[in-house]
Amino acid sequence: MDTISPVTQLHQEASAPRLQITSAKTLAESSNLTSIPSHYAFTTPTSGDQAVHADHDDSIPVIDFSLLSSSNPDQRSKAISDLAKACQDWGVFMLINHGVPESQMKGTVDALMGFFDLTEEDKNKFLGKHVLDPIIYGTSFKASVDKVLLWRDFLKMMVHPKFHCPPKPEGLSEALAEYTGELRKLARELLKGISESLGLGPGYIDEAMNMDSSLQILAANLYPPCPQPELAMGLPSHSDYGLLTILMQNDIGGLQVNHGGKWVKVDPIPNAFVVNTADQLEIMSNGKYKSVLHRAVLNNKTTRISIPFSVGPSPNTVVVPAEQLVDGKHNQATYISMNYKDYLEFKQSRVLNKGLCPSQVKI
Ligand SMILES: O=C(O)CCC(=O)C(=O)O
Repeated sequence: MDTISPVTQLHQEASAPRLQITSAKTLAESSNLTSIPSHYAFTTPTSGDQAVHADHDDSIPVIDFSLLSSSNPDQRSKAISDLAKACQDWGVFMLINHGVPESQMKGTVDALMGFFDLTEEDKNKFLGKHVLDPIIYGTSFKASVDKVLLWRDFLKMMVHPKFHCPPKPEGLSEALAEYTGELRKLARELLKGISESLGLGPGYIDEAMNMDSSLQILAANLYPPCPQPELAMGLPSHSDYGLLTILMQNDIGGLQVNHGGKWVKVDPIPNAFVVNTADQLEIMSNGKYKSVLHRAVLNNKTTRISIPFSVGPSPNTVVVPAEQLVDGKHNQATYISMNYKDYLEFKQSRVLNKGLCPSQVKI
């Protein structure tokens, strides 16, 4: 059997024998693995079998970014109304013609794959403890306390207002600096469109959320092939903490979104991003745009990587429902205000699939 190097210790009684937790990648690569260790098995099937493909008449919206940034007012206003519908009805859309070069997207995927190929010793230098640590490597969600482990390794970096990145592998830092620079511009344009789609004027979100010092976190989730994907989980149902998440993935499906109470598979479109609305947008829109629940399921054949880029307000912004969306009668403010940094800490302190949702900060 392969030597398995420890990532961290599983939470357990002091008297119990110490059980080492390995990275999902190391575990998946260990020889003769035909079933998952019991601490990865959920008691009810996790698989996407209950999930459906979006049907033709009601499929995940596609937004053409080139129309959103068009100088033709008719095209732009159609794109804004499509955006409003996508955010309101689904909370998720595929973004095409976004202008981020394909070579840059591929370079980013390859560079992040390269990080997971480093030795455990190199990766373990970034074992993080706190949600606001600038670089965190880990497995599962919070492996030291998770009752059932997730079949997922991850790397998370704060990339704005200050850029952080592990020094290895060579080229990672340059690839991510370029890629996140592109996504920052894209996110700002998208937020202009979303702001307009809420009837707030293009600059409202940018100003109210202090986007010059927006907190932006780039993550990479690695889901190696799993011998029993129907019993284990990549990431259970959750919502994201920021305003928007822009996700890139290799061409292996696994992401599902909750739509009308059903799980819908998000089939990858080559070179498109998946964009989803997140908690702070739900709060500032006073619930008009809901933060969508989503999850990641596994397969037994191919490694999947997903690279979400979370765009939030600046850490000290107190997020409140926009005044224009609130009146004293029919549209009262339904969320309490909270500074974004406190929200992040509070959300992270909870179990992932029972994590804080904006509905829990409702008045
Ligand atoms: O892997 C995916 O597609 C989903 C990732 C995700 O939801 C997350 O990182 O919060």
